[in-house]
Amino acid sequence: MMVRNRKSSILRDALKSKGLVKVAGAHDGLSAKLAEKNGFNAIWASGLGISAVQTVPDASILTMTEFLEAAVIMNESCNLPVIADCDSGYGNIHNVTRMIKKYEVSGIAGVCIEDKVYPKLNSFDDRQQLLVSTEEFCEKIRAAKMAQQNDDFVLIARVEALIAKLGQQEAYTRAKAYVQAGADAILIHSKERSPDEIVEFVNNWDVDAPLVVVPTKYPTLSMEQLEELGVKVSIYANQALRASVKAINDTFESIINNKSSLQIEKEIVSVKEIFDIQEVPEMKQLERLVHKQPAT
Ligand code: SPV
Ligand code: MG
Repeated sequence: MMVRNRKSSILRDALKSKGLVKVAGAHDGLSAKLAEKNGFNAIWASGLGISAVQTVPDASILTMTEFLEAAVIMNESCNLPVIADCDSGYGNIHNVTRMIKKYEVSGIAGVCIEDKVYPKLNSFDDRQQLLVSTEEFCEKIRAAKMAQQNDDFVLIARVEALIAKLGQQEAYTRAKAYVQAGADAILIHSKERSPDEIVEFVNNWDVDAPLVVVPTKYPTLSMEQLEELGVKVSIYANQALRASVKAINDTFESIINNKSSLQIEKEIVSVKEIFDIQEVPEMKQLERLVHKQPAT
């Protein structure tokens, strides 16, 4: 029997829809909920972000269970579908199989796996980026597609050939092979400051599968330009994380320097706004409704 998952269906419909799908990188329930409030279409449960909030490197240090737990908290905190960044799949085809089963049954809408070796390094790390062979990664994709129960569950295959400086041809060949192996979409990553590399890849892409990009290092490429190019999904992977570090530093610095929180008070949200995010008004409403009922 096919198990349906509402959020997978929403994500799949978004991939088929017209226009750019805007995805916000989140690292906890709060950032996921704020992404929804600000009009994003989906959440990227960022491996960098989930690692950063535990102050460990994004280098397969946390376990699958820890990444999954963080993604589930994001999923429960908002109504948006969650795309979980699952790095290189936490091991071999058997680890990928269990991973897909666990994420799917937990209500995650889709996952992304990348063609780097396990343990991986964050793509912006300047150490050598090592990829598995195209065939080895295709096996992971096939294992993932065989493991999913719900047809709508989305598998994004991430090509790191440009990150590893292997060139356009290698990136294209890998991406095409990954689609043939069953990937539902291709994430093509780049860390060039110029968008030229991504634009070239997107312009050469003649395979019938949606493209996903992460314009962290090339923020000059606007949503309109990405849409015009034919990119389907744009992930703003770590802006919320970086913004929160700045906001927390500014706040703590102000309190220490001014020997009170008076100066920073006008820069920060009210406690009421925090209560609203926590749905305290809904909690009170429930109490009113429940208290109406006569005791039996
Ligand atoms: C993440 O957010 O963890 C990503 C994107 O995978 S990147 O940090 O650009 O590799
Ligand atoms: Mg990542």
